[in-house]
Amino acid sequence: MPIAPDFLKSKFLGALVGTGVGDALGAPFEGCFRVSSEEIEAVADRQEVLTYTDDTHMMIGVAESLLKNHGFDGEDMAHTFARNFELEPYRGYGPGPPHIFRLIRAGVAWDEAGQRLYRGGSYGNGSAMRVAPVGVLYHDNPAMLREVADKSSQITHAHQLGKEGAALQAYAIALATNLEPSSTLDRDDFLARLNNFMPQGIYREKLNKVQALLSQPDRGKVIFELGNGIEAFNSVPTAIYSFLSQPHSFAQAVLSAISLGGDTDTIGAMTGAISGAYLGFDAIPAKWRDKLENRRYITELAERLCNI
Ligand code: R7I
Ligand code: MG
Ligand code: MG
Repeated sequence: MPIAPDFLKSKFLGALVGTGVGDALGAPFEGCFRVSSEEIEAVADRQEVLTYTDDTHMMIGVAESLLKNHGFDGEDMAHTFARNFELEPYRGYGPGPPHIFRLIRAGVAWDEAGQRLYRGGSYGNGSAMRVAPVGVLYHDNPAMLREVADKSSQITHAHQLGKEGAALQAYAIALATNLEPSSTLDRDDFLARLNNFMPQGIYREKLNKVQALLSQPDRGKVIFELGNGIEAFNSVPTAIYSFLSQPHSFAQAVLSAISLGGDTDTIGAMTGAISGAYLGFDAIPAKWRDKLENRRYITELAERLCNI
């Protein structure tokens, strides 16, 4: 059964605002060795504004460029990233992207600059963390989703594993968007679809581990086997696991993702995007979404994406 139009809009909002909330909740703990859910909530309660980082800042750039061009335009998206970075360079960007933005500004082509980093491109999680607008916009078109996830990654994360990470995260968001959360989530089917979408390799291996870990939850094993790092293959499967372990609670999914430590803002952002796409905007606790920095602008972007 297709998702009702109003609820579909709520899912678009959930994915984008979910990215921002997960990012902002996780940001104070980036690099920590595990944290408790109570501590994450307490820190958020003390903040007047939930401030986001590069994850959400770049997600906004993806949405802005997709909206402006009614789809993907590599040159425009690259310059949108560069312009946003120049306006707010303090957002905690990874080491690679600022270097690429300088190349772009110096006239290097959008699909060329990213290859000059780390010999053949980065496999950091920077292109997966920002991909929510691609996941919702192409939720009913997996071929376009893969193409746009791939090309949007190419700008800064040209390594095959960087691109696959972005495509996997986008497809998880798309699947979540297409599902009605009132019925029980078939986790095996969700994982099987993700598996079929991916080529042989590390992502498939990790998705198989997700399945085993869901039947016997163990935090230490999740960190050891899936990872909680800055590389796309050490964080996208972890976000998918975190969503699937608590599919009916945005708060529990995101808190448990951040509590794993490591790249907390990014794993929080990616878990929040999938959970928000599944459950919709209203499932994000009001005390968090109301305090999210720039929430009005982010919801406006989501609404406009839904209207394309
Ligand atoms: O991926 P990226 O934008 O960083 C995103 C992270 C998130 O946690 C954000 O919240 C922010 O804090 O930064 O930045 P990149 O520089 O592209 O990649 C991140 C890291 O991945 C690099 O600093 C490297 O440590 C690692 N990395 C690689 N290492 C070796 N060989 C990425 N690609 C390679 C590689 O090919
Ligand atoms: Mg960040
Ligand atoms: Mg991070």
